[in-house]
Amino acid sequence: MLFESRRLIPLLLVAAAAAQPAAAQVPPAPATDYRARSPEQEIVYFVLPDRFENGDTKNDRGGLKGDRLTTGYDPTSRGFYHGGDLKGLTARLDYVQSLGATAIWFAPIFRNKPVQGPKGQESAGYHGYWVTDFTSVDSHFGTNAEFRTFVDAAHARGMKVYMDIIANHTADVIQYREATKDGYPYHSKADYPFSRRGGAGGPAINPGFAGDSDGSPANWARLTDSTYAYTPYVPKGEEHAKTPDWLNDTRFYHNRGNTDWKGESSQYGDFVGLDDLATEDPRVVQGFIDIYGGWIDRFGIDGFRIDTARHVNPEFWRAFVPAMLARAKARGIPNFHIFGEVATDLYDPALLASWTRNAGLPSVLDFAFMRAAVDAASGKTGSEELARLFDDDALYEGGKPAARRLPTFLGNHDAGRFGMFLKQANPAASSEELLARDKLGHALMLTLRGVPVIYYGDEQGFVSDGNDQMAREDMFPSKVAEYNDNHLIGSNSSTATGSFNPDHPLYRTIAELARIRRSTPALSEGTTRVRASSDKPGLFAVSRFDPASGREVLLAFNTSASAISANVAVDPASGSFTALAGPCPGAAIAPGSVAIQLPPFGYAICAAKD
Ligand SMILES: [Ca+2]
Ligand SMILES: [Ca+2]
Ligand SMILES: [Ca+2]
Repeated sequence: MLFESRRLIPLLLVAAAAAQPAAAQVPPAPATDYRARSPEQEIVYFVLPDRFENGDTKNDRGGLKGDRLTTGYDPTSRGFYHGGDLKGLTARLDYVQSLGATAIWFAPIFRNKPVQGPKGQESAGYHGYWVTDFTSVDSHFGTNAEFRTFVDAAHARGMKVYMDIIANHTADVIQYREATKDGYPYHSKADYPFSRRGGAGGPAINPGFAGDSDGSPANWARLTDSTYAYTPYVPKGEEHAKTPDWLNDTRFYHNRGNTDWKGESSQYGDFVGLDDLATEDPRVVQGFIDIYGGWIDRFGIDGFRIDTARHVNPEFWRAFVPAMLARAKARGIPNFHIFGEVATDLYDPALLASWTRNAGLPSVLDFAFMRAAVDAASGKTGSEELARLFDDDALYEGGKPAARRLPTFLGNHDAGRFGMFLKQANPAASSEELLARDKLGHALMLTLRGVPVIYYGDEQGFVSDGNDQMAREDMFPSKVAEYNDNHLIGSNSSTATGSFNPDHPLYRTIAELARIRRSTPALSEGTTRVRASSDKPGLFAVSRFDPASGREVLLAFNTSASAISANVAVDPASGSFTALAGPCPGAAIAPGSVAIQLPPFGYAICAAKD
């Protein structure tokens, strides 16, 4: 989840050309029927509220007094609060909607521990993933009333609101009495069973506890002593740091030391000290059903993105998910969307799909799409993995229709930005080539199956020169030197001057692709048939089919630096075509075949007329 590295990418020059869609015309989404839209009909914009827009400078320090180690506020440091807030986000909804987004997903806005980390390595909870109060908005971001204003303003525009939630851990409050020279290494269930204090040879504790796979309340009532692995304690003055108050009891945590992200510790270990919850305990399950059900009841939000989902036992989600869907339905939200984070760098649909089957997650972030699309659009590989993706969709619970609800993306706040991946794969690429590849990647995401997620700032050519903190640039004028020295894609501007330019070529391209997607049901709800792929950069083509009429929409992409002329198989009934984007043939050359010509990194969206 949170890790840090820095890479610098040199920029050199070569020549390239690309398809240039017409300027965007964005019809407003109908405000009245947003509840009726299914998850796959959305286009999502993902934003970190701290880094988006500062609508109220009075809350920049979260009502706290002192230096940055107390308030968390330091707009010159990438690891601290910068001042963005809900008021700012609300004020910029027009910018988000004009890009074509129909839903907004924002990093957690719950109250966080403002600053944590060992002396000299402190950073702030600006990202929102260090929660202390799960029931309130962090005062750096505003108030619960301002959150209501934000949700209501989005809904009034017909836009949906997806909250980012966490059940795996809280902020780092609980500490351990024992420290080793290696810190707090993971203490396994084998070496430190629940039944003994401080290891298998220690005194007997917790008599009658039948292990944590017995989820009955009677069993968990017998786990009264938390000292099986470490001796956890809550430091003086922090006894009620967390809300609801049950979260302050060490019995509701694993207390087994830090995860090494492998095996058992992936579920039971602390993320660098973050207090890992005992999500097997039925009281913890009910606690989170109450917490997050409360946000549905109070604010009528439209969905959840679940952080660190793969670090929680599947049984937890099997109880939590149906409870949330029922809660939403009762609140008049029939299309509530839930998608989990099962993070991986690899092309691994089986891993992702296992969480839809074992844990019953309705959907997961599509890290497989990210791997395949980034590698294809950057020219690192051909398009064979991308072509395979649609076969692998059968692995998900619910099969191919369920796969159409997977949120797809090209980069994020943890892994880094799409622009960075393009630069890493093409260190000698010209600015024109990077822009063309960037448009190509977004064309893949906005036309292929899945729910496109635009990572804020990508539409302004943000590049990030690293992952995590380096990939969380400011949209308002930034004071962070490591952001402001970046060479943006498609612009000579810098993040120092503010980045809400609706004329940026990527903003215009994404807006146009989003408009096409919204007016072409085949792209959001249609089945997919692969027409062409290759083990080297070159032609990638698929057909999507309108769910009502069965009419074909041919998508063709050139992932190579050379122009392409090729015949592509189509439905024999598709005799003539309308170009929705790029160069399309007016008619088939013979029943079942069209001649496609694409410039380097070009793409075409061709709708059959009959
Ligand atoms: Ca502010
Ligand atoms: Ca866990
Ligand atoms: Ca801790």
